[in-house]
Amino acid sequence: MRKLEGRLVIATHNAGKLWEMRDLLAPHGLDAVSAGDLGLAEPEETGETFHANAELKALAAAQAAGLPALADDSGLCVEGLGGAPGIYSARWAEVAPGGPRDFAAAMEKLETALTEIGATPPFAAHFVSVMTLAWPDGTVESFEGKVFGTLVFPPRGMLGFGYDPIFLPEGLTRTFGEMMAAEKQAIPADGSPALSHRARAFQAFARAYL
Ligand code: ITT
Repeated sequence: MRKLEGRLVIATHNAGKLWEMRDLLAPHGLDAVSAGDLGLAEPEETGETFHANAELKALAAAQAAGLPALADDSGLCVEGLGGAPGIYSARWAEVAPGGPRDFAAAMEKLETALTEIGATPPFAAHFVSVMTLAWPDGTVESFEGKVFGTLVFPPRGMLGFGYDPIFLPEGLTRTFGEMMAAEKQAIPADGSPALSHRARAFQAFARAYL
């Protein structure tokens, strides 16, 4: 397998993800440049799975930039809601289709949806991240990470992004919104699994390419 060296595009337009992916890549000495810095267009997410959307975003960036590109497609899956919002996690937060996102409203909407079906705590949920590395020649490879936990209402903590304030990882007492990035994202030196879905996907990617 080709090892990754030199320039790499971080194929996301999400500031929270970009921050986390930069942090994860930082120790590896790559020249990471974001899709936004390169002025790359945001492709439409027409896939029906995390894998399909991660691949289309990575491929679009790799081909437009002529560089290897790493994309992430991720979301929050609530077991009591049949896995929703899942691949629609970002779209759930849109104030109008394609418009700005309001995650406080999206988290309230989740609470309402759970109340409407008569669900009672604990509300089981998991985060998924699929990271895809694409090369300009069209080769792609994907890596998946998940973290299981429960949802808490009202949201707790101002750290992180997106749905972090309602997600309580299994066995812990603080939500992702109450954790410093260094804790959510940490890559254990002994090779044991990281905490977050994105860090777990990254561990698999790093084992293959870094
Ligand atoms: P790109 O496609 O440009 O990467 P996006 O925000 O559109 O950005 P997704 O389609 O993958 O990305 O949407 C995933 C949504 O799931 C994202 O907007 C977050 O709200 C949420 N999400 C994913 N990972 C998360 C995390 O670690 N913490 C909180 N929310 C997360």
